[in-house]
Amino acid sequence: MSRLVVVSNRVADPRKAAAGGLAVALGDALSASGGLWFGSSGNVVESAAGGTAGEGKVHTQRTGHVTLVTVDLSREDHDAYYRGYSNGVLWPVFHYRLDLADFDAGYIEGYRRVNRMFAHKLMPLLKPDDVIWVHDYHLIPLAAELRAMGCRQRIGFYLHIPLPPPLILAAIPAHEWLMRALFAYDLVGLQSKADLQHLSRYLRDEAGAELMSPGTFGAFSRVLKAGAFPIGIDVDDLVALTQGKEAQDTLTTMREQFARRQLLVGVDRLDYSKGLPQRIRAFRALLDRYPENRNSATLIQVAAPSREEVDAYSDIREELERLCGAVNGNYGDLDWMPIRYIHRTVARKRVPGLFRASRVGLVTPLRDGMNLVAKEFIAAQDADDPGVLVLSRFAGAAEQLTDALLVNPYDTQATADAIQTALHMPLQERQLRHQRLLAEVRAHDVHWWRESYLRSLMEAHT
Ligand code: ADQ
Repeated sequence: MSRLVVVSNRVADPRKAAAGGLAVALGDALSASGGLWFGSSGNVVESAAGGTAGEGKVHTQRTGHVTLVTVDLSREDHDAYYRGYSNGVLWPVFHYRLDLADFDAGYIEGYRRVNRMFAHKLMPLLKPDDVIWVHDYHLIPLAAELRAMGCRQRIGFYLHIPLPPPLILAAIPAHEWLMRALFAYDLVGLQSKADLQHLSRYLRDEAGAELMSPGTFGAFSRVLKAGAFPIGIDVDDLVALTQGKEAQDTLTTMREQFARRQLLVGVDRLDYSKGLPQRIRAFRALLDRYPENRNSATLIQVAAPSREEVDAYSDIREELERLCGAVNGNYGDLDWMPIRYIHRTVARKRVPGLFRASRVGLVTPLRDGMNLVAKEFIAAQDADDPGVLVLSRFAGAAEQLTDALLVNPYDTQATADAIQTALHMPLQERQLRHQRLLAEVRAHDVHWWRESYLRSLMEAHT
């Protein structure tokens, strides 16, 4: 069995409870092969008087059968690679937000520099038959850097965020370089069929690639395979968490506090891609258009702080606070607040209790690679009396979760209508939809995702 080497921007200890689904899923595979997980440490080292002291320091830690190797970044590298190019250019563009991308700041040099530095640190740790799996937009050029140093092992890439249509990608000043770098991989995995179509069109129209067979492209004297591998959740783990003490306590508290209300829930990172202001406007439209919900429907919106050092994130926070305040001021009463807005991360063990207490789950991003909250909401429901998922058609998850109520989050009135339908959906229809959705979430869980991706990577090597 080949050793698995995972590379991602951040590394988590898979044995820690707070690590989350992806870390646990990758942890299983890493553990089984005595694997290595490589990434940045999260430590930012301030350089002394313009020097680069401390930059690139490597930390190695053993956890069970897995080795975690992390690298420190200098302040300059962190700002250019992480905050600048990854989250100030690639994240907005890949989420179709050209208006928010900062192309002129020259971050690209730092992005290249850190990818090259990672390749230098990783290369001596590799064994001849390792299988390397690189994750996400921070590390697109990593394989090209490794290949330039003579690396011949299988290398796969998985993009967790959407891949936009060719003309949007083409707005990135260095898009030819960035996309050409994908050809250093043996397999590129995407979240959805729509993303795969965008990649195919880009490669055909912009890179002049030859379509050798569906999902196989030839260009730059290399062959690249690409496929859609929608990521899933660990359903059994989520179900166990739902039955755990913390989730049950949360469920009981919610039921007591909101006994006469109908709960709606949103759980997101506070990110402009998640459509939070649009969601609040749709909820306001619901109260406006369907007054029977006043004094009853209550939205609990948890928005975890995220990337606060990037300007666009403080803007979205202010907008959201203003909107929630206005709705509560206009519609609230002495004994009823329409929106409970919480700017915090809720403990992972509590979240399923919140989902189960809610009649409606609102997952309405403007664009999202997949969106795991949608799948977690389904897995946390009581099959006898399940809540209803209102899901944006622009989340990758919408390709699979067709039994949710699919909405266009830009259409405030139509989203309000869908929320009204969800709140008043008869039990039998709720049960039927939930049954189908859960079957889909189970069939394509995180273990399926990992296994199908790694199987394709083993077959793809050319
Ligand atoms: P994210 O954009 O972070 O991930 P998502 O898929 O929704 O989005 O996953 C978030 C995870 O964090 C979920 O497990 C959720 O429960 C948890 N979470 C979010 N907000 C929270 C809060 N306030 N409190 C507690 N927990 C919270 C990126 C892509 C997605 C893709 C994933 C995985 O943007 O499209 O689905 O990677 O590939």
